[in-house]
Amino acid sequence: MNRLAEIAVRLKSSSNILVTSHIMPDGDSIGSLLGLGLALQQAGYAVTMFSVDSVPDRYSFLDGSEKIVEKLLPKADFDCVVILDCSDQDRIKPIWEQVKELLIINIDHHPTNRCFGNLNFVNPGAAATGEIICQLLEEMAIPVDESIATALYVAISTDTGSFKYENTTPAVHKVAARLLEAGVKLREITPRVFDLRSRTAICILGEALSAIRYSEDGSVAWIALTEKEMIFCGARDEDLDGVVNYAKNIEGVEVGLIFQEKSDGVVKVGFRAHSIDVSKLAEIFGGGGHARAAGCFLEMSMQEAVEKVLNLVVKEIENGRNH
Ligand SMILES: [Mn+2]
Repeated sequence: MNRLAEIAVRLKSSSNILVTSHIMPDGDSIGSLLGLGLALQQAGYAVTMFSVDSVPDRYSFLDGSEKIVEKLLPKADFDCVVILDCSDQDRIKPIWEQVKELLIINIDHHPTNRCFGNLNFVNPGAAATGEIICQLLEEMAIPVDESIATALYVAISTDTGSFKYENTTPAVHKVAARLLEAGVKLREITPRVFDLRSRTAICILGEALSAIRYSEDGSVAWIALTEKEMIFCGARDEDLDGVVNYAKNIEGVEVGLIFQEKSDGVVKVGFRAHSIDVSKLAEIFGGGGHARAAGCFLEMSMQEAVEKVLNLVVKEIENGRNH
């Protein structure tokens, strides 16, 4: 029996299931949580859907999102917990102590997953945890209705950057096709999930675009945002999501950087690269991440932070050229 079939069998014999996903939830975590949670509920299982942090506004149109319990985990006699899209326990840190004695079913697609569950299904070849949930529902012979399909489509389309990233396999497109057949309406998803911007996000984007500067050779573009600009726009950290890509995607630019001044004398740095490994660079400053997308925090002035990071990045790009 394969691992997913084992998980299906275990879920079928459960009477009270807790389903949860990571802190600061994204489209894949909310979509997978709803996709699995609603499907199990419709199949007659007692299920509690839980998220440590609130469901972001852009996903609150999804059917069932109002059923997701937030922040405080209810006391109940759960006999297992399904943890979605989490590479390690820290991703659900606020509730870990409360759930660690339960039977833990860990379903994920991050290659760095620590297999912290009693039952683990980790497939780094899956573009999204939502893709694995589709497989699991098939394994359990639970039908996928429009609400479930919409949640899972959001999971997959967000984690593939609207089917643009390299993780977009033929298999993902086949799964997406089945979800569309189940009734997904793109006119409901696209404007809310992909196109909608808050006024504060547009304001801070304007500030960010006019703050773009370039290294002498043009290989690095960076944006430095002060606290004053954030306050002026009334912007929150989430309003900066994706802003660094504007720097990265400029012609001739290899690395895009964003520096955000925090109130406590700390500068938050985001790195995005086309081909060099910026996680190594972020690590030098005590941060980390993926090869092409990484970050760190620096305890110094904005000017110092920009100088230090920029020097290092320019050198790394030069090294890359000389090899
Ligand atoms: Mn994911």
